[in-house]
Amino acid sequence: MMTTFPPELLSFLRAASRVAVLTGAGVSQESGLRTFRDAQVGIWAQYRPEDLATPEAFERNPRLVWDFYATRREGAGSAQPNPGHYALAELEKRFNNFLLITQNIDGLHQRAGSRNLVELHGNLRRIRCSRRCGTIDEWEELPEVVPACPKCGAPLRPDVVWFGEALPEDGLHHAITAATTSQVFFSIGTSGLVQPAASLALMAKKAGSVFVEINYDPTPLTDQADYAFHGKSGEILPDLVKALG
Ligand code: BV8
Ligand code: ZN
Repeated sequence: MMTTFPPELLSFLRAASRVAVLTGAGVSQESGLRTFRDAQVGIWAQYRPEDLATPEAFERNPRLVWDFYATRREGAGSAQPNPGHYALAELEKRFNNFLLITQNIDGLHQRAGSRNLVELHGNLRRIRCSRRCGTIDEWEELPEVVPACPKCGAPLRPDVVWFGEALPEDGLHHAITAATTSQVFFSIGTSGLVQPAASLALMAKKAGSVFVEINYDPTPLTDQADYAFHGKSGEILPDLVKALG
């Protein structure tokens, strides 16, 4: 059944030129990728993501953390973008000034055609030296052992932002500028729990944006939203593109 959108939201969007979108793991759920709050499966069931996605976990057991990311990278590699990803790539074409800010590391937005994109938490396909002396793109073969940096010999690690680590400076700055100058800010498929990404919606609202949340479940941001649509982003977003005409 088609999502119905309030006419005033549609006319505001049709007249808008500056739109910013934050996405989280929920946007990739219909591509078959687990979200952060879904219970992990198999051997990962005994771990919480927060206990694997940290520098301490990597220090303690680099092999385990590598295996965790290698499994997720394989999953992301075989996953396909879903209609929600494609709808976001379509929306990008409709607004003069559109930025897609994602917390996801699966690369599915790029594969669906999104161009104006900031990856706040890095990307599964890239690896870098744990002492930051270089970044190696597109790690092809899945390393049997934890690979060493060719320059300094330190262990290589996935180029993602772990809990307790700072987000990429330029990406975060770009995201904050886009959020606080937007006319409409969407928060899509995210539980709104992880900082500083979750604050972007409130920064946008404070700066005068219309804040729209699209998420399967209500979140701590829902009561701040001017419009909240609860359901699957892979259904609601294509409906929005259709409704905008
Ligand atoms: C920092 C990359 C400071 C790795 C990720 C208290 C104690 C300890 C720490 C903190 C604290 N308070 C704040 C912090 C800091 C911490 C934080 O926020 N912790 C949280 C857990 C409380 N933040 C940090 O550590 C950040 N760094 O603060 O640094 C600093 C500053 C300067 C110098 C040094 C340090 C770093 C955070 C980044 C961590 N890395 N990812 C990896 O992926 O392995 S975060 C990780 O969580 C993913 O990126 C994920 O995207 C993100 C958020 O999760 P969601 O995307 O929202 O996914 P989730 O499962 O939660 O929700 C999915 C939603 O989708 C659900 O609501 C569901 O209903 C919905 N959904 C499901 N299916 C669908 C759907 N919606 C629509 N359609 C569907 N089909
Ligand atoms: Zn190095």
